Amino acid sequence: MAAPIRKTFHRKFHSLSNDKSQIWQANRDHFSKIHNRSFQTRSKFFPMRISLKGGILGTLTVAGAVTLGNFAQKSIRVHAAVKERVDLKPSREVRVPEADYGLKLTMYQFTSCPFCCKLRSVLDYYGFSYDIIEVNSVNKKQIKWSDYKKVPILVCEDVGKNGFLQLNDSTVIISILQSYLLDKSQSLEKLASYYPALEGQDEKGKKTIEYQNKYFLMYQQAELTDNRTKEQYEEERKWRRWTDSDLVHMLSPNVYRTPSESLETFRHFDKVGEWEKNFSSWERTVVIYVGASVMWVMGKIIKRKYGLKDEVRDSLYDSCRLWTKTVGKRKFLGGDKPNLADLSVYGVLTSIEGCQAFEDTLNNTKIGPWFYRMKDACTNHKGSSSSHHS
Ligand SMILES: N[C@@H](CCC(=O)N[C@@H](CS)C(=O)NCC(=O)O)C(=O)O
Repeated sequence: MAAPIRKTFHRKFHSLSNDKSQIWQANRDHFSKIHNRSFQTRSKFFPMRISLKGGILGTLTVAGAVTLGNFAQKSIRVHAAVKERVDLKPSREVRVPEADYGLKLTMYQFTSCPFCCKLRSVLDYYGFSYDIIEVNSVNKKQIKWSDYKKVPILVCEDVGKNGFLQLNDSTVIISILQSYLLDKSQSLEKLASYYPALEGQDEKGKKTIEYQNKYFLMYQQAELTDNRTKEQYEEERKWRRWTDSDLVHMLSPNVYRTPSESLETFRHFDKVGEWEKNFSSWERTVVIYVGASVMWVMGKIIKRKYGLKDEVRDSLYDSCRLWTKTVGKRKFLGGDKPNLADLSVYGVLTSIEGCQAFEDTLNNTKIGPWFYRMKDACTNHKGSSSSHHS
């Protein structure tokens, strides 16, 4: 029988959220499984010493061969995966020549996934250049090389031992990029190690992955390069969290509200995701019709799970009104410049831009002016290094 054991790793890092001198101990919970098999050292036929020596030698030889075999197999798999990955042709190349961060980034996405939209709003605001690979949401063949099967995935080419660094989870990726921008002396690889993945199970026994510290920004030795207060960082974290735990759940029940609204939404995604260009015509048809039916059902499940009002539009309006009220008289939640909470809320909402639900939201709430200020900031890369100095 396999028995889980629990190891704890301690890692030191500084967090922007607290006193600068405070050192945090990040406990990295790592679960691994060991086989609870006992080895026999005493033999019936040989004296114990010989048996033990032979046993050890034999075990070492077998273990060595197995390890070598596993290593060879793994490296063949890694190389095949790398080749498969680099052979994919980008669906779109975003280039911002005036802001060169010296990073070669590839984003794997579904165009209209709210988490992908959230990450794109950060990439665009800061003016990162990146390639986009559109993933087929039904067969996900473009991320076959990855063990992590959700999008977005951001790959930094030419970094790390496999020749690329894979970053998972929109919130983690955003925290890593922001921490990097605050102090570029920190490598992305090092920063990624501050957000360990914790595997667990939900109430139905389904495997879940959570990332420790995901709303926290990290720096090592450098002083902060911006002068925000502790309260401002806290506010930013609170609303980033709210985006993931509340706002995002308003979307599916609204855009997939009825079978016809669901189909209309998928037809819209087909257009904005340029599926005609990226997928074969049968793949496209399957994604549209299967997707629209599945998501209509999912919308109902999400509505119940998160306790949305019977008229789901009202719940969406409530969230947008709450956000507008929180921003208040400020231009952005971050003040004169958007912070990560502004970028998260904006990004998530862009995923339904063009859908009837968004049109209705603009007509029934006062979120419009803030939303279009955000659009201007992101499409014009106002957070790029070139804009900072101008
Ligand atoms: N916490 C993740 C959530 C990502 C996520 O759930 N993405 C969805 C698309 S909207 C996905 O990839 N679903 C595919 C699946 O779960 O197999 C993040 O913020 O990136």
